[in-house]
Amino acid sequence: NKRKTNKKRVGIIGAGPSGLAQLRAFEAAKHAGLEVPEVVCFEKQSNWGGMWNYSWRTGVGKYGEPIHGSMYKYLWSNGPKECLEFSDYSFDEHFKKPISSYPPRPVLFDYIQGRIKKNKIRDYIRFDTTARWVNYNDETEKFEVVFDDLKIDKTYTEEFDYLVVASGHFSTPNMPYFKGIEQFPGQVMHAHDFRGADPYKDQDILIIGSSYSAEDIGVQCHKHGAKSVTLSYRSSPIGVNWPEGIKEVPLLTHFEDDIAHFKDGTTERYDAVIMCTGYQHKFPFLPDEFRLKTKNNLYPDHLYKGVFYNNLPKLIFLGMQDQYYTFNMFDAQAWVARDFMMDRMEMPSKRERRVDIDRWLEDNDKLENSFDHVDFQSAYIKDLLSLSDYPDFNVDEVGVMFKEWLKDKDENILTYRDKTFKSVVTGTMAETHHTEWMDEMDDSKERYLYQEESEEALEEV
Ligand code: FAD
Ligand code: NA7
Repeated sequence: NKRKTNKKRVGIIGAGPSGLAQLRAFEAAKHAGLEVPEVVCFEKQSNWGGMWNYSWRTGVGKYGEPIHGSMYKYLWSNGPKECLEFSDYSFDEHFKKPISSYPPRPVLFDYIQGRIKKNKIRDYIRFDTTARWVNYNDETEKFEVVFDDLKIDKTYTEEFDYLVVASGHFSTPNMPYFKGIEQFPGQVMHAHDFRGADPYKDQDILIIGSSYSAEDIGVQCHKHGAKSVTLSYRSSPIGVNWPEGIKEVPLLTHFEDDIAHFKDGTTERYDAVIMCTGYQHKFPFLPDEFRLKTKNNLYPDHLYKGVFYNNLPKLIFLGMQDQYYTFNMFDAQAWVARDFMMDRMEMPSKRERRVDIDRWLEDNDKLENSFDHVDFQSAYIKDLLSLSDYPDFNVDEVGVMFKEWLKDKDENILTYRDKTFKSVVTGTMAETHHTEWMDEMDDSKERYLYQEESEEALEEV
């Protein structure tokens, strides 16, 4: 079949926000009347949305695959939604009315789905399909990818000219060892397996780590009735104004039964330990020479423009950075990647790419605080936007919002989600949610949209 072999093929691994951004980018080109390659996306879960597709399961799924999800009940956006808004699909377009700045997970999941449902993007995705292994054939210059169709337990291989890895990097736990932990009588788990704060009611909880997961799981446990929450940091404390019931201490050194010993010589008894110690970039389907080997940081090495694998730019990674920007960054990346795959972008030489990467790495090394991090990622987003026709948005303004958000959290970690921001896409000011976050125990979409709908109904009467 000559026609078929002439058309380039793109394989996408993962249908989370990054993989879906790639599908949407091709769809936008198709709408503009351009001829697009044949695109197939492979997703090991039964539905799209990646992390936002909540699973009650932990460990392995019904087909024995490691569970991808790390999200939990009562998870509310940890940053203002105005900082992640798709610039080609606004919150107004989706919800038809202003909503608050910090929606719960099901509401953001609904928003992610909204833009792709419109375009029948589901047809491009093979669900319940795991990418098992990738081989790059130097002669044919194609990727040969082995998949498992989990539903019918069948293995098969397909070839692609380009491979987009959008498999996420907040799924495989980084689990440190502490002396004596094997004798700890209570529960010891990683944040990846945390599914909600309810089991920790009236308990004394020890959390290891000082980043997003430690902060949010700590606050959730406090909100849902833990007796006390202790956060133990390695490098530096989160350092916000903690309410009574939450405190930060230096790193745990070891356990003696249920007693934890800390670096400053203090000791305390705990009922449970939650390791909020981050995740590994893990690509079990990639051979050694193609695996992205990096810590969680704002500019992983070896990726030109943060996406193209420098040794083989036809291998593309989306969303591998540590993230201030999320959905809009994945979009900006996916649009650039699409243009390269459609021969609409000139790829500089390997040496020139290396120089560009090094420049970013040097800048990254100079960053000192969270505000610098925001500025750095904003500069990266601007660079991406200059390379494609993804609808421009006011990145500087989003940077200002991120800094406001950081200040809000410093001031009061329990109330920052009650604040509101203005959209840079539509100019709409967010609504104040009908219930203060600390009093809102229900994270369902129905409850979230309830009052606004009933008010509207009353107005109509
Ligand atoms: P993912 O969402 O992780 O999706 C990757 C997809 O690839 C998954 O569907 C997975 O099943 C699939 N996959 C993996 N391996 C394979 C394989 N071998 N074969 C086939 N499919 C595969 N971001 C925010 O903006 N706001 C928040 O409030 C927020 N909270 C978060 C809370 C937690 C607990 C975590 C872990 C992350 C949070 N994030 C948040 C960041 C979140 O990771 C991003 O918003 C987003 O989900 C990243 O999208 P992604 O597509 O790159 O990766
Ligand atoms: P992060 O942001 O990668 O943070 C990992 C944290 O774990 C960080 O504070 C680390 O401390 C700490 N860590 C790592 N290893 C250890 C050991 N061995 N001992 C003690 N502490 C350790 O991961 P998160 O899960 O918080 O966030 C990931 C995403 O989930 C994020 O995008 C959110 O939106 C939700 P360090 O500062 O390196 O000393």
